[in-house]
Amino acid sequence: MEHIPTTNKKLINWVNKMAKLCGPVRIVWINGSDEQKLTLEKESVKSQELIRLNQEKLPGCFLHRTAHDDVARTEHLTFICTKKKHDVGPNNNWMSPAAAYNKAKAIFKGAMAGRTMYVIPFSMGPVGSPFSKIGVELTDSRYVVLNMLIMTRCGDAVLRQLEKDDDFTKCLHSKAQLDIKKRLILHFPEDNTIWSVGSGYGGNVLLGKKCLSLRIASFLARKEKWLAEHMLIMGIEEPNGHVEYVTAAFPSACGKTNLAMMIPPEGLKNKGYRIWTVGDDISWMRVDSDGSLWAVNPEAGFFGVAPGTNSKANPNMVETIKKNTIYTNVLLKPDNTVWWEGADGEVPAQGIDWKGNPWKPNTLDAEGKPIKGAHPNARFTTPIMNCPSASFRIEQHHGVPISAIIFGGRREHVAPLVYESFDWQHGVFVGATMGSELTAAQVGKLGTVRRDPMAMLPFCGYNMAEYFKHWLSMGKLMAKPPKIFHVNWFRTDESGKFLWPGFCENLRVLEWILDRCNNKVNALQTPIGYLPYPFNIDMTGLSLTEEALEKLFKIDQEEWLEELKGIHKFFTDFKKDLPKELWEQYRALQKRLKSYAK
Ligand code: GTP
Ligand code: SPV
Ligand code: MN
Repeated sequence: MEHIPTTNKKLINWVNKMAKLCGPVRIVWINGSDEQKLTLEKESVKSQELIRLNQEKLPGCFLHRTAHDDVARTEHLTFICTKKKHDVGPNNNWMSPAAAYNKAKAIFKGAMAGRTMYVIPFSMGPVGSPFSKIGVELTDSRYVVLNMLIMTRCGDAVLRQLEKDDDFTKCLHSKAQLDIKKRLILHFPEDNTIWSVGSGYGGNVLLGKKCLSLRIASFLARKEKWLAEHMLIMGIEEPNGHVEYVTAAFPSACGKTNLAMMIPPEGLKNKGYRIWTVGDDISWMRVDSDGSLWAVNPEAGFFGVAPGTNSKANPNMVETIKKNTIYTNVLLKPDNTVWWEGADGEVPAQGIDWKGNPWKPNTLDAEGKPIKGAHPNARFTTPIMNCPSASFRIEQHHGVPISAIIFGGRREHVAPLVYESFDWQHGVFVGATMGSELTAAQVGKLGTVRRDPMAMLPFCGYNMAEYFKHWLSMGKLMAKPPKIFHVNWFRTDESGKFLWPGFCENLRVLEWILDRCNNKVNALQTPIGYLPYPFNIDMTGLSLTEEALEKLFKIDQEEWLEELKGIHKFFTDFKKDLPKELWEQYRALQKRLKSYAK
């Protein structure tokens, strides 16, 4: 019998009950020590869950390959389970708690036979901060344990915290047979419980991330009057040394990680800007006694997209992932290092692809398409503290004050490079009507536009109409609400080429955003919001043509009226629940657009 390192009855009883259901041969409590981590790494290498990479070039790094049909979150197998169907709204899959527990129990039953069940006590947010929430994940996957050690604060310190406050989110995970037909990601907000079975992919199984910190947390946040959002948090240190913080919500694989840790571009370098990374995916925000909004990042690591990561696009990330990193579904090179499409250096002459097959560049599949070395949604898990731009405020219990909230999507057309909402209510409308083209992070046809309000469509744990009401009401709680903006780095020309260079050059847009927050520049009033006068965005060192600039900022009346149709359809699905303020915003925008002579 393993030593039980807690006296928390509720926790002990639950662990025993779940162990009875899943039938593991033994139970191991994760304490957060280096020694235990090393043992787990050794065991994982032995069981072939992990491949130890070249320890000279990549110290502490490992490679993992998932099942071929387990490479991204599976939104169609993700459910919110509440007593009333109406409570999850039209944008979530619903199951009744009774049906969901029964269905999942049949799969969990005996699923851990012959395996170890690990008990991972973890804290989302600094241990002991009033912002933080505690979870305990039970899992039969060492890969999950090792990833949770990177992504969250876990171990004995959390158990000590649980002795004081016995409330925690009960998270149960089993790989079971990794069978997509027996895969379920279930959330029970009314029971503060998450059950995930049949998957080994990040967002489905690192239950502190999307499941707890967004789906369950958004439900709690509404009750407790705060915000749990799919947002990066970054500090922009201005030339005078003052740091201003912003958050930004872009859908999955639309640029949060890249923006959160950019290095100022050559052209702006002599101005002396510096970027501080607080978080790249999730932001928990509360109104503080000063009447403004403060944000913490509940995570302790990055689960970033590998393809496209290189020293030009994201030098800080290239530095971050050189040690203590777990790579998933990338290409293995003959020297036991890794590669992916868009990595630094030469394309390797050979390697082992993400499926474990021998690979050579330009080999074609049955359909004549080149076989990729890394899966397009290949990722790495890496500690934030490895990042050269990591903010010293990450551990601060109150987080950072937020000056601006930025929404954005991946749009070839319609949305200009940047615009500012007229006020909080209009800003909520801008967020609520966000659209974006699908990426490899979602299962679905790449490139199709879908509405993805606040980048939360797959992550809001309750009826989105209520979520919009919550956002509207949060604006009223603040004496100094952040200003709300919308950006689009992805607008293209006729030949499909990006009009805007993006990546570090996005600082030019952030500079304008901060100038607006500090009332330093005027802006052009248009039907959709305030647009920059082009001379107010510093273009030093860029050589954009007049034509490209014009296209970047163009508001096409016809395209926008077409966009309104999509918004109308989206809003209509919420029936009477949609707050009237959003319909008012819709009608006002329609009116402004119709009388827009251009
Ligand atoms: P999740 O981790 O899925 O939530 O994604 P994310 O929002 O953090 O996206 P990430 O920063 O990893 O970027 C995803 C993809 O967008 C990568 O392929 C990047 O190369 C690309 N990307 C990021 N920023 C820009 C940009 O400014 N311009 C262009 N054109 N592409 C970008
Ligand atoms: C996303 O898809 O938004 C991610 C990756 O950040 S996952 O953790 O799988 O959700
Ligand atoms: Mn994300």
